[in-house]
Amino acid sequence: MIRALLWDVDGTLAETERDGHLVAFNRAFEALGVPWRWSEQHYGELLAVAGGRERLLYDMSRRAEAPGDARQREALAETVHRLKNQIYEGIVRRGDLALRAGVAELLSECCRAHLPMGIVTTTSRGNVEALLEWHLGSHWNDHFATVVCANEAPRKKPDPQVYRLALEALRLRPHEAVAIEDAPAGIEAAQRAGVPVIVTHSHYFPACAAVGALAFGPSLGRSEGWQPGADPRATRISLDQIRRWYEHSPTRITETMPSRNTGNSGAPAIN
Ligand code: XBP
Repeated sequence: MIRALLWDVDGTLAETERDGHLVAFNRAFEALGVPWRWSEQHYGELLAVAGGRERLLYDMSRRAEAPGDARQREALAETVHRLKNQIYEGIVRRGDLALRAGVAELLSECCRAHLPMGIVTTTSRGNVEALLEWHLGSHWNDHFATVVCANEAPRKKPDPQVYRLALEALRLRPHEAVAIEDAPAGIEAAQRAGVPVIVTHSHYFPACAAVGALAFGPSLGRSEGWQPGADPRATRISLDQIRRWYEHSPTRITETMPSRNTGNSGAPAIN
């Protein structure tokens, strides 16, 4: 029986990477006089590195224009990342980042069904607060039994730390929760913690490998294109549908040891 639904944020609740973080990084570069900009495609490649600051450091390590000294790079990454997050929050608070189709409906349905929900993300807490406050109001926290962010889980996905902390907070065993994720790193994090996962493809991960997932498909806002198939009469993915996938999973969900490695590489599969 499903006893909690665990939500990833970036790419799952909203297309925050393309429409939020990327835009904010480029504005921060410009404001700070940093002499490079990231294209949509390059950012997609950089998503192999989890965490905005880590992503930036990785990119700088490969750029001739970046400071040669590691400490200078760290300091610049810190400054850019702080400003990026401020700009990102501004984008969110202007209402420029919509929830993805079907998300608001599924959130409401879980609330009505009194199914506990958790936020399980390795993005910074401020980003999550801004997004959820804008969409769900100042009491957004009341809708979630736990909110675990990078602040509590510094080991970013695909490390399972963030899922383990959420399960601990909810006092649940891994198979009692279901995660909703969009990216290979998130899928791997959930699976390494032993949490069954549903994959909703996003802009940067339109067909990412979903080996062992309960189901994968294009969007929670439609019933076509899912594997296994969803009820064709439905207009979106409902909680009942998720329960059916869970109950009929070919890999019977029983109390199993979390796997250490699922075979997902953590690299973005833009295929
Ligand atoms: C999403 C991320 C984050 C965001 C940026 O992680 O990788 O790095 O792109 O957030 P998750 P920060 O899949 O766990 O939601 O700049 O705050 O790191």
